[in-house]
Amino acid sequence: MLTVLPLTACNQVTKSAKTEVKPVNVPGFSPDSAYFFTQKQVDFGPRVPNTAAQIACAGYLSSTLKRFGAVVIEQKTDVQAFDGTTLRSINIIGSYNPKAVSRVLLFSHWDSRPWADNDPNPANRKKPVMGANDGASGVGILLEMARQFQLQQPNIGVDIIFFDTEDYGATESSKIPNSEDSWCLGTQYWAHHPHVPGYTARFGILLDMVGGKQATFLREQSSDYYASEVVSKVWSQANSLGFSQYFINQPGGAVTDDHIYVNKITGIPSIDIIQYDANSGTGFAGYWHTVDDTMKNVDKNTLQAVGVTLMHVIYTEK
Ligand code: AHN
Ligand code: ZN
Repeated sequence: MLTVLPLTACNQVTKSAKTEVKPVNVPGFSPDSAYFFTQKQVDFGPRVPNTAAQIACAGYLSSTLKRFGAVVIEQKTDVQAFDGTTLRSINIIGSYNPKAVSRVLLFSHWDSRPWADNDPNPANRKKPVMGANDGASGVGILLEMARQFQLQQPNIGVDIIFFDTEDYGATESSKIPNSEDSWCLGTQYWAHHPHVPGYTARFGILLDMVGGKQATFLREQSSDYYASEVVSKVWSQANSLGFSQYFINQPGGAVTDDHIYVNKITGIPSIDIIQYDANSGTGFAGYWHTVDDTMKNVDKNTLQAVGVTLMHVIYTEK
């Protein structure tokens, strides 16, 4: 008896000391693979709603998420665009640990803008945008994260949503009322009709234009308004991983984007990781909504900074 007690006590000390310093096992993230998944989408051509490329790419996204072990739901619905066009919108949802109560939501839009209306050359302004950065890059990172989730299941539940019909919005010059609500149509639909009734998550993270060379991500203003603690969590994680040249801990612009509707309609505190360039006039990269948004602007180092940061955010969540 006497020998057992000190042994037990000693054991416990060792055990608790161990749990204190136990390093979190965060799986890797391959930027080559994220780049490949970005390229695959671009190879379908512009993923404009109501086109064959949209249907083909939807199939690719769903089957890839399934291959990586997600429970996949395709949420199809008709939405009305600002110009009266009926868009056959397809949100693609991939869930990990679908029964877990504690969840995180990761999302990106996957559609391409039908018009390069910001192109310096007027002859290009009716052509579609390829959307290598604007669309495909965020999805490419999330597909690589999905591949890693299959190799080592996260402790929490994770939902990946690829939202359609984000980029069919009216430009300011169109002068239609409430033109900002003409963007993010797929997200607005999902937020009113989530794939699981009463769906909620601890927080949400939107990836938008996350592949640009030497991109800078500043604290987007609405993200700070709705979810400043989530912004701080992500930016400090990036900083401790050595990515502070990408994640700048300063206020950026305010952007009407998918996270706004997730915040307003579902109440899930959600942030936007979006490239901000104060010197460009639009606030975005110079090739934004031009025919130049192609793979040549997509940089593996940026994909890596965002992907590795988010892997740490997911795997340090308890
Ligand atoms: C507006 O231009 C109002 N919002 C930008 C959202 C967006 C478009 N993100 C990518 N493309
Ligand atoms: Zn866009």
